[in-house]
Amino acid sequence: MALFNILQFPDPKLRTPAKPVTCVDNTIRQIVEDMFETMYDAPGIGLAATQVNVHKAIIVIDLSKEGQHPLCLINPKLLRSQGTQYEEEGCLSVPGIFEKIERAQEITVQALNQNGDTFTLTAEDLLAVCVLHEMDHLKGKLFVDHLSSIKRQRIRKKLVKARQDD
Ligand code: GNR
Ligand code: NI
Repeated sequence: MALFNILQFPDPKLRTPAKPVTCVDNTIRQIVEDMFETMYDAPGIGLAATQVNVHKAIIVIDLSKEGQHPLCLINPKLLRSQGTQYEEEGCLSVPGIFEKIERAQEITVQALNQNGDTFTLTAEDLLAVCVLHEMDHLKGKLFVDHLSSIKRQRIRKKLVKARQDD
């Protein structure tokens, strides 16, 4: 059991695109376990491997209050998306910042689970937001990239300053 350090915006390592996992072996399962631990500790409702400087296509999610619904997606692929929603998002890599972002309302993704089995997941509302937010991380994209460059600049300055002050 181990906690990962979470990279923070504007760390350029957050821009690294993830590589697909070629084999779901014990090394990958250990990364998944430590990602869950890091996400629950934070706490957050999702975590992408990119955020912990592991550039492999791995996502963990749990929207439940007490960590009863762990969901792991390896090599996620978007099969379908439908509708739009506009909800407030936050990110463990952009602490203390919350902004409304437009996302699909309902999505279907295909992925591998921790055993290496393929499954499909249809998600709506917050779960769809979370899966899309995490899939963006795997591409090196952050939720602040959906905002205007003026807003993103302001957020960057605020976070850099906050870190200098503590
Ligand atoms: O904990 C998180 N909460 C959240 C709220 C609204 C939309 C997306 C998220 S994901 C975030 C954790 C995180 O940064 N995952 O990458
Ligand atoms: Ni995030």
